[in-house]
Order: sequence, then C-alpha cells, then structure tokens
Amino acid sequence: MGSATTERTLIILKPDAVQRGLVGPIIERFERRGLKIVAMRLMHIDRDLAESHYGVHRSRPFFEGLVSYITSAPVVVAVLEGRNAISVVRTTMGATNAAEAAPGTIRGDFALEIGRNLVHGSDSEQSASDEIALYFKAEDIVVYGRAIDPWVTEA
Ligand code: DAT
Ligand code: MG
Repeated sequence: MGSATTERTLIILKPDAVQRGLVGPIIERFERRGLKIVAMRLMHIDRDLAESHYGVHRSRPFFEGLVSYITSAPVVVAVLEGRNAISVVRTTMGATNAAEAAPGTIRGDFALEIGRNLVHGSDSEQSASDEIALYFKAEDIVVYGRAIDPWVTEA
C-alpha cells in the first residue's frame, strides 16, 4: 500500500447488485473494512451519464453491452472515505473478471463473470475526483466523525 493518505473514492453497486438484493452484503464489506460512507444515493443512470462515466472504453467492443448493463436498472452510488481508500476499495472488490477474482473479494464471493461483476470502484486519484463530481455535488458530501475512527485509523 502507498502512504497513509486519506482518500475519497466512488463506488457503484451495479444493477445486478440491486436486483440480486446484494446492496447490504456488499456495503457491509466496505464498512467492515473501516471505510466511511460520506455520500450515498439510489439512482437510475441514463445513457449520457453512462457514456461519460465509461468514456475511456468508448472504442472497445464491449462498450455497448457495458452501457446497456449499467443503464438497465437502478444502481446505488456512494463515496467512501478512508486511508488509501482508492486502492483498498479495488482490492476489496477483486479482479475485473469475476471468474478470476480471488475468494474473499466481493466479486470472488458473489459474481461469476466480467459482464455481471456487481461493483465499480474508481481506479486512480484522478478518476476518483472526476467520478465523484459526475454523481455528487460538493454539498452532497457529508463530513462527520465516528467514535470508532481512532480504532480504525492511527493518528
Ligand atoms: P473495473 O470495473 O475493474 O474498473 P475496467 O474499468 O477495466 O474494470 O472496465 C469497466 C467495466 O467494463 C468492467 O467492470 C467490465 C467491463 N469490461 C472491461 N473489460 C472487459 C472485457 N474485456 N470484456 C467485457 N467487459 C469488459
Ligand atoms: Mg474501471
């Protein structure tokens, strides 16, 4: 892991997560890890937003399938905060191709394939800040302390 930096990252519980009733079990993984939820919303992503979010993949053969999947039903979007949150969320999610995701990860425990991999997490500081801004206004981020914070994070 990198230096002890507090970061914010965007997660999306994709349509399969909501449809399969896995919102609770997936959020629980992140909460247990010690990450703090600082924003959260249920919403239906429209095509414009999906194309912005996945713009980097626009020329890939799977792009259409990806956009139709992410827009097919409601999702839960959230901002998680914590030390090294960006990389910690990625390792908690597991490999992009759920078929290869390690047991103990979200994808490795709940998913079978790349096109139904349940969860999104920002992959860099730049994408985290860009993606948070796509889904949330600055005033949607709630700043608060938790009594457990000193038991999760060393000063
Ligand atoms: P991740 O979701 O792990 O950040 P990514 O950003 O590379 O992965 O790709 C975004 C999504 O696109 C991914 O969750 C599933 C889909 N995807 C990526 N590569 C794919 C491929 N080779 N075939 C089909 N779908 C793919
Ligand atoms: Mg990605």
